[in-house]
Amino acid sequence: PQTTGLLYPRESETREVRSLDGIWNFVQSDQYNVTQGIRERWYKDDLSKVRKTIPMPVPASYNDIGEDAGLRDHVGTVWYDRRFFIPKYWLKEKRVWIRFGSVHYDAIVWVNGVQVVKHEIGHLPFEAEISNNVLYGKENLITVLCDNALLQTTIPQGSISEKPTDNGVTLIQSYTFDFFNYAGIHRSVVLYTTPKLYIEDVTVKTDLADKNGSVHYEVKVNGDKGNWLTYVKVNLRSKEGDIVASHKSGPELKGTLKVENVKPWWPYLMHPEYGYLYNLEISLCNDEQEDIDIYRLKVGIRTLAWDKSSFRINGEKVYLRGFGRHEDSDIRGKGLDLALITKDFNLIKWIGANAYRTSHYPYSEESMQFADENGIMIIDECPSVDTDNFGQALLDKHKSSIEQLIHRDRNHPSVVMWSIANEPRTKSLSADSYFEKVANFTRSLDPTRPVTAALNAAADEDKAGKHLDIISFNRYNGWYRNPGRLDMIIRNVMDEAKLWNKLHNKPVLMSEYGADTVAGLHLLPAFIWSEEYQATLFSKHFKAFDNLRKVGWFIGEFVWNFADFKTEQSYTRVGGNKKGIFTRNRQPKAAAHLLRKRYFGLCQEL
Ligand code: BDP
Repeated sequence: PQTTGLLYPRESETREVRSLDGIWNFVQSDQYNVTQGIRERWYKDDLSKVRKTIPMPVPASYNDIGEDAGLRDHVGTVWYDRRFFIPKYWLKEKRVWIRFGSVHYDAIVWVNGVQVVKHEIGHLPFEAEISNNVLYGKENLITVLCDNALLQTTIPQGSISEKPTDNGVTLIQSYTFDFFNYAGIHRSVVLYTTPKLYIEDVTVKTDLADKNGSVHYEVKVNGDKGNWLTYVKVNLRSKEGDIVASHKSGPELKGTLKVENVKPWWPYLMHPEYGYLYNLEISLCNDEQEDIDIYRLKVGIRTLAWDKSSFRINGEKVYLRGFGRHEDSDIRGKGLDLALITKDFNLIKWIGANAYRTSHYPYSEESMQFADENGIMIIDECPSVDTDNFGQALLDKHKSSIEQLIHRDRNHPSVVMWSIANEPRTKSLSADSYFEKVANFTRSLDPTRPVTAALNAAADEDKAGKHLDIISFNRYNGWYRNPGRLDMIIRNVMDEAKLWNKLHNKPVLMSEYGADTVAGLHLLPAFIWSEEYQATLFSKHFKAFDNLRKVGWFIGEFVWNFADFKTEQSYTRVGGNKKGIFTRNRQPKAAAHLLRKRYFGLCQEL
C-alpha cells in the first residue's frame, strides 16, 4: 500500500482535477463464479459487451440501490466501468493520475484493459499514475473490480459460509460488528494532473510558545530534477489571505515558518475563534524556473499533550463531549454525500459537541476537512472492529490499515488521538503482545498524538489497556447490562471508570453508552426502547460523569450514536440500530434536546 503521495487532489495553477463521479455501468458477478470476469478478461472492453449492465451511481454503496435482496446481500465481486476523455494537451507536460477516495473492500482497477492499481481495505484512498496508460485526445475506458468478502485476515474480520436454500445453496457473509457491510465505490473518483516534476508529499508539524507559533514543513518531490538545484518557496497565509510567514528552503526541502501573534487552532467553543486555519502555499522551484508545481494545504497550529491525568490542547485541559458515529444514510449507504456531511456538521454544532470518534473506520477526507474548519476533535479509528483470532497475517494488515490512516490524516489539526481498535477481544492472552505491537507501531509513526482503543472487556481481564496512552471504554449499563434498570447506572459507570484508572493510572473516557430508541415511542414510567428511557439513561450517565470529572483524570463522554444506522438483519435490530439521538433522517429524538443542554452547559462551565 501507498504510504507516500496521496495528497488530497486540489486544483492549482499547475494542477487540474476532473471528477469521474456519475453513473457507471455495473455488473454483479455470479456468487459461485467470482473469478469468471478475470478469467474471461471483462476489463478488456465495455462490460456491456459481455453482460447486461445496470446503471450504478458513484459514489454510493450499491446495496440499497436496487429493490432486490440479491444485490443487497451479494457476497463477492462486482464490476464497474465507464468511459472518459483525456485532453490532448495533457500529453505534453503533465502526469495523469487516477485516485479513489475509497472502494470497499478490495479493488482492482484497469485503464484501457491494463491493470493500474490494486488495493485492499475499505475507507482509505489509493491512486496510480496512468500517464502511460491513457490515450490523449481520445476516449478511454476504466474498469473496477470490487470485492466485499470479509475473512478472518481482513480488517475488519468476517467469515463466509455456504447454506442450503429452497432452490439450492447460497453464500452467507457473517460478521460480528454492528453495522451493515456496505460495499462499492464509496467515495469520489478523480483524474488529476501534476507536472512531470511535482510535489509528491507534504508533512507539517506545529508548535506554540507564548504568542508565537511555528510550522515545520517537509516536502517530498518526485520526477526528474535535471541538473538544477531544487527548492521550495513556502508562504503561510492567514484566513483573510495575507502572508504571515515565508520561507525558502534549501535542497532538503524542509524548514520552519515562524508566526508572530499566532491564532492557534482551538476546539469548538473553547475560544471565540475556534477551528482557525492558515493556508500553506508551497511552490516548487529550481534555479531556472519558479512555480514548477504549486500545492496548498490548510494548517491548524496547535499542540497536544497528555499525562497520567489530563489531555491538553495548547496547554489547556480539554474535556471531550461528543459521540460515536457512522457514515450511513438511506439509499447511499456509506457513499460520500456532501449534503449529509454538511447537515451533520450543522447538527454537531447545534448540539454543542466538540468531538467524535470515527467509529469504526476512517471517514471521508471531506469530513476531516469539515472537522478542521469547525474545531471538532477527532478520535481517528482504523477499521479494526471486534478483533479476534490474533495472528501474524491479521497483525500485518492491521498495521497496514494504521499506516495508511496516519499517512492520510497526519496533517489534520482536528485529529487528536488514534484509536487502534473497537472492542477487540482483549481477554485472551495473545491480545497482550498483539496490542503491544499495534500500539508501539502507531506511536513509532506518530509520537505527537496519544493512542487509544475502545475497550469492552472487563477492566481486570483486559490485556490491551496497559499498552495505550488513554483508556476508552464502551459499556451499556441499563441496556445490554441490566436492561430496564435505570437505578444501577451511576454507581456502575463510576466504579468501572475508577477501576480502569486505578489499574492503569491513565486518563479515561467513556467512548460508548446508550439505548436503542424508536422515535415517537413514549412510555411512562420509562421503559426500554422509548424516548423517555433513552433520555433518563442519559441523565443518569451525566450524573456519573459529573462526579467523575471532579477527580481530574476523566476526560470525556461519547454517546452511542449520533444517528440511527443500518445493521445486519437480527431480531435485536428494528430496521437497524436505533441508538441515535437523531433518526437516520437526522431528526432529533427527545434525548437530543437534553444532550444539547448538557453539552452547551459543559462548555460554559469550562
Ligand atoms: C458496541 C459496538 C457498536 C454497537 C453498539 C450497539 O462498539 O458498534 O453498535 O455496541 O450494540 O458494542 O449498539
